[in-house]
Amino acid sequence: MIADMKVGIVGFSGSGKSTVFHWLTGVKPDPGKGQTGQAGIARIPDPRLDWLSAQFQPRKTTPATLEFLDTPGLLATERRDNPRRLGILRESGGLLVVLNGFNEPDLAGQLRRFREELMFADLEIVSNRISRLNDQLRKSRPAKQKEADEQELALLQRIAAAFEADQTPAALGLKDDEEKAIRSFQLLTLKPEQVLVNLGEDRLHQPLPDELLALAPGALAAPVKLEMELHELPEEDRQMFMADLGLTGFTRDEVLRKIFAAMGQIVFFTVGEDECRAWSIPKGADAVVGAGQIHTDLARGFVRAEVVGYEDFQRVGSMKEAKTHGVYRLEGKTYVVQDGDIMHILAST
Ligand SMILES: Nc1nc2c(ncn2[C@@H]2O[C@H](COP(=O)(O)OP(=O)(O)O)[C@@H](O)[C@H]2O)c(=O)[nH]1
Ligand SMILES: [Mg+2]
Repeated sequence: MIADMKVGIVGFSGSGKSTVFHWLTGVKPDPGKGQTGQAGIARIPDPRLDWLSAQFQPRKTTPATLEFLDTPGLLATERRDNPRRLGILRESGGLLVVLNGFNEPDLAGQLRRFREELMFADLEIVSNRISRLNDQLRKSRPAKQKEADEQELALLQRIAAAFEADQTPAALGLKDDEEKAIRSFQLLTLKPEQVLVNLGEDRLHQPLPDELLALAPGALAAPVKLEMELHELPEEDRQMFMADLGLTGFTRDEVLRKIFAAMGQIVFFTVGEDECRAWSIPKGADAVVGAGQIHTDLARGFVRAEVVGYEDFQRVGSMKEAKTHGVYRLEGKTYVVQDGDIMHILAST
């Protein structure tokens, strides 16, 4: 089973990371965990799962989740400490970059500065490895090992040159084997990223500046603190205040779904009277990976997957009906799972 994807919440200190962490996970930030980071799970709301659950009335309904890590954040002044501060993010599968939209006007500038810090931290790792390889190459070693070191060195020098030209390694269009060769460095600049602007109350209805959208086309905005405060009000007051502010609803659920997608994750569903469940897998994963997410035995003994697309399922209502309506498919190991697929794995155990 692949563990929940971990998403590191990052940005400059004071940009509202802990507030965002609280908003997304419901877990109260613990100031004592400032240095090590604090983890919390967010359930990803999904109207499709709600619908399935209403059909099957299962004993249990289980949504997909993301694990968020609240981090101390970067210092705008003491830059030298930032690579160390970014160290706790190496294990994260992706980054949620929080920009301060309540008392800092220049959002694009913030993102640019933040990305510089990421590149700087990655360059440090790559440079250290380059000097180690150079040392190693000076010693007499088996020809085969030497060749491997030289190859790695050439790749890392290309990456270092990219950083120095203010580009990330993504711009190099690395081949699969090259990406594999550098995977263990867990470069921050290669992780999927979602930008979230933490909006102040006074900027509720202002569109995000074009300059920011040019840097981060999928950037999201949410009045995080305000939403949390409104959430705590009694229903009547809440509606009155929201009407006054011109707000039609909360953005949190949609933000969670967008972060989930930006992290490269999709879901498939399993259904039944026991449990309806959304399973998270990377986009592009095949049916065996999906089976393994449910249980390693199902991946090992995988025979076939019974699959119905979500919309087809919604139209016909059950696996049985799907068979008579010709929307039921039997798929093999290499079938690429589609977001929303309803699957039943057939395995020999
Ligand atoms: N006005 C306003 N203040 C906020 C907002 N979000 C966070 N803050 C305040 O900004 C300060 C820093 O927030 P915090 O979440 O601790 O930032 P962190 O250092 O990135 O974790 C706190 O005093 C928050 O109450 C917001 O949307 N609007
Ligand atoms: Mg904090």
